[in-house]
Amino acid sequence: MFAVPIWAHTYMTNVSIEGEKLEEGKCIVPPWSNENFPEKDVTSKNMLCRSESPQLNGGTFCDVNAGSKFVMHFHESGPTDRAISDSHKGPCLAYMAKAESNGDGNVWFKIYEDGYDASSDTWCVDTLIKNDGALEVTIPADISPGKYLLRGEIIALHEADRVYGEDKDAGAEFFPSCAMINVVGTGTANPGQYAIPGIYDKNDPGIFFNLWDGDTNYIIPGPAIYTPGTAPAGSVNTTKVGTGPVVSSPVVAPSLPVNSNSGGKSKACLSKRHKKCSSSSSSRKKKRSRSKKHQRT
Ligand SMILES: [Cu+2]
Repeated sequence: MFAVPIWAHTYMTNVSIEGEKLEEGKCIVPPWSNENFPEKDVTSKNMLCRSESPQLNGGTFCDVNAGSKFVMHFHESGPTDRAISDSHKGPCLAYMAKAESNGDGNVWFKIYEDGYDASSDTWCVDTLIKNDGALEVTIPADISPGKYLLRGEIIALHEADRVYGEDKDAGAEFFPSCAMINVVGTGTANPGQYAIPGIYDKNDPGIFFNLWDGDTNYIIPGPAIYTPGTAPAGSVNTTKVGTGPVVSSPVVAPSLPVNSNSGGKSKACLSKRHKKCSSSSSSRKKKRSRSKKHQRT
C-alpha cells in the first residue's frame, strides 16, 4: 500500500495563474512539515501559513496581475488526490499581506470568503470538492504592486460543536496555506490592518458552531472583505487604521524553533472521535443524513 497518512486533511499543492497550473509547490510557502494537519488553536503562530515563521527566503514569487483571477489548488495528500474529505464541511477564505512583513503585525486583509448557502445546503467545502480542490479568488485591482503572501484557508467544522480545548478533539480545524505572489499593476492602495493570529477567537460564532443542529445561519469568521477604494494610499505602516499597535518596518520575523511538539494535532485524527476524518462509507452515510438536518429549518 501507499504510505498515505490516514490523518490526511488538506493543503495547497499548486497554484494556477491565467489558466496555467504551475508545478507542485511552486510559489507556495511550505507547510511546517510537509503535512496537512489542521491547526486548531486560533492563537497559534501556525495560523499564519501553517508555519510559525514563513520561509520566504529562496522561495519564488509568481507574477500576478492586479485584478486578475488566481486559483489555489487544495488536495488531501498530493496534487492528484481528492480535495478533502466530504465530512469536512465549512467555509473557505483568503487573505493577503505584503510579504515584507513576513505576515507579522496588523498587515492582513481579507479578499475572499464563501460560507454556507442554505438554499442549496452547500458549504464552500462542497463546492471545493466539486471543483477538484480549485479555489478561485480575484486579486484586488487597486492594491499597490509588490510581493504579497496570499493566504488561502479552509475551515472544517465537524468538531466545532465544542470549543477548542474542551476536549482533545474539540474545535474547528483550520487549513491555511500561503501562496507567494508578486502583484503587477499600477494601484496605490495599501490595505492591511489585521493580525494573524488575531483575526479569530475560539468563541466566534463561525468557529464555535454546531454543524449538526440544523442551524442554517452561518456567520463567516474574520473581518469584512476589503472593498477596493477604501484603503489609504502610501506607506503600509504609517497610514493604516486598526485597533492594534502599528507595526513599523522592517519587521523581523521571529526565529522560533520548529515546533516538534505538535501535541494533539498529530493525534487528532488517530483518535476514535476523529473517525469523522475517515472516508468509510458508513461514516459518509452518517454525515449525509446528519447534514440533512440543515434542510429542516
Ligand atoms: Cu480533519
